[in-house]
Amino acid sequence: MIVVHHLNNSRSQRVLWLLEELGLDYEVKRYERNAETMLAPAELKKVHPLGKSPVVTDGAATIAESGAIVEYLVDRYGAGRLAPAPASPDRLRYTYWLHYAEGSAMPPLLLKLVFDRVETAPMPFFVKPIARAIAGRARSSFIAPQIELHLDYMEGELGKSAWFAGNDFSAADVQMSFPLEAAASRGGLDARRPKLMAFLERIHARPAYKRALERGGAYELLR
Ligand SMILES: N[C@@H](CCC(=O)N[C@@H](CS)C(=O)NCC(=O)O)C(=O)O
Repeated sequence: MIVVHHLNNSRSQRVLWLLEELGLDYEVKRYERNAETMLAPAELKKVHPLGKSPVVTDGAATIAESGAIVEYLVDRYGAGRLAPAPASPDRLRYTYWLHYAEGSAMPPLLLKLVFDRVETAPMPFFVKPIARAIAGRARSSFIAPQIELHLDYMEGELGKSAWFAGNDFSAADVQMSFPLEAAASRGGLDARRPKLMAFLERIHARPAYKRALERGGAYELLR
C-alpha cells in the first residue's frame, strides 16, 4: 500500500493530487505543523531522517523529495501516463521542469518566507531596526528580482505550449504547481502574468485536484 506522510499546508498536497490523477489507492498519514515554528512534528523523523514532507512509503521503499516521489510514482504505476514518451523531445522538458520546481523556483520563494519572518520575529527592540534593514536589503537586492526573473521566465515558457512539458498535461505540471501556488500566495504572482494565472485556474478545476484537496484537508500556503 502506498502511504503518503502528509503535512498540513505543504508540498505533499501535490503528491495526493498526482495519486488522484493516476487513480491509485493510497493511505494518508497526517502530521500537523507546529503552530509557532511551522516545523513538522518530530515523529516524521521516524519515517525519514530529515523529518520533512512529503515522504511516501510503498512496501519496503521509503521515498523522500517530491521530485523523486513524482518520478517513482509515474515510472512504477503510470503505465505510460502523465509523462512524455522516453525518447521524445518533450521528455527532456519534462525532466527539466521536474527538477526546476524545487531546484530553482522554490529557493527565492523560501528566502522570501524566511526574511519576511525575520521582520516579525520577537526580538529586543534595539535589534529590530537592524534586523529590518538587513531583511529589507536582502529582499530588494536579491530576493524580489530573483522571483521576478523566474516568474517572467515561466510566463514565457507557458506561452510556447499549453502545459510545461508540451501540449499534454503531465506530472511536471503537478510538480510545478507548488512554486506557482507559493508565488501566488507570497511572491507577487497576479494578473500581470496571465498565462501563469490561467495555469493555476486550469489545474484547480481538475477533478483529481479537487479530490486531493478533500483527502488532504486544509491547504493554505504559508505567507
Ligand atoms: N525539496 C523538498 C522540500 C521538503 C520540505 O521542505 N517540506 C516542507 C513542507 S512544504 C516541510 O516538511 N517543512 C517542515 C519542516 O521543515 O519541519 C521536497 O520537495 O520534498
